[in-house]
Amino acid sequence: MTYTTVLTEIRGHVGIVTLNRPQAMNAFNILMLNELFDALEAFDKNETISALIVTGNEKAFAAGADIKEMADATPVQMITEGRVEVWDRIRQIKKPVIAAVSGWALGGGCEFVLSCDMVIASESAKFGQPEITIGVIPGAGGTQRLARLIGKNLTMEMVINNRTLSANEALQFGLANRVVPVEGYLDAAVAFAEEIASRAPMAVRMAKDAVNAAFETTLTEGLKAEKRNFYPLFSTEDQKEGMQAFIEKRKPNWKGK
Ligand code: DAK
Repeated sequence: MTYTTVLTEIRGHVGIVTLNRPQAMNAFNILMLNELFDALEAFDKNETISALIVTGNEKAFAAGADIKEMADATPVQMITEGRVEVWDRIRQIKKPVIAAVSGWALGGGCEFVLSCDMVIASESAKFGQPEITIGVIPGAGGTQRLARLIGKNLTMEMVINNRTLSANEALQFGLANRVVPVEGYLDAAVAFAEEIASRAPMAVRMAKDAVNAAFETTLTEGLKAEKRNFYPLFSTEDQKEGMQAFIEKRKPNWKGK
């Protein structure tokens, strides 16, 4: 598949999608959103790949939705031109998605990062929800996911007063998993992803699903969701292999089934 606004690459067991509209700070136009999700879905189906990375360039992960494209839109166009439901496609990806962020992650760019499962930030990464400065509010989950992740007051400051977070602040407040030097930040993300890719694939999938349930429901229902994902793993070859390998003091050889 050839794309015009994203680049794709496979390194080992990791599928990488690079946002590629540098002339617009990787702002998401409708085409790039669709190509991004098409590429992620293709990697999600590819059996040789176990973890996904989305990245941008050193200066910008993504500066949000394309303001020039949506400036004159009516509410009906916002709904009908495919700008809304496309964002939900990230929730259907089963494999872990890691955002490798350098430079700006603003507006929809920050919201996309919040939709990923883990975040590797370069020292230059900056996260923000500047929609207030152009007369709107976040529309792709920023108010909800940020509030759940970093708490209400800081979210208010970001959303209402355009406070940006540095990479180290993102780490401190739980938005980033690691901060790494700008040089080689993608390699660091690939190494991080490869470690995840070396785990038992079905267990990784079930674990991702169970953790996400924590953001959807009560503790009681969440604990039930966890059990629903725990027990079926005892029907996998990898559970037998993993436990036998522990007993035999050797490395497990995962089959993904
Ligand atoms: N859209 C379009 N073009 C953009 C852009 C954007 N978001 N961000 C940057 N660009 C373009 C600039 O216009 C400029 O283009 P030319 O003038 O050269 O043609 C080029 O990228 C370089 O940008 P700058 O010259 O501004 O570069 P600087 O280094 O000075 O500044 C910056 C970088 C990222 C700080 C700055 O460009 C900036 O503030 N950009 C806008 C950030 C922003 O306001 N983002 C929020 C956009 S609103 C929804 C889903 C999603 C959304 C809403 C609803 N639904 C599902 C309902 C999302 C909304 C948003 O993200």
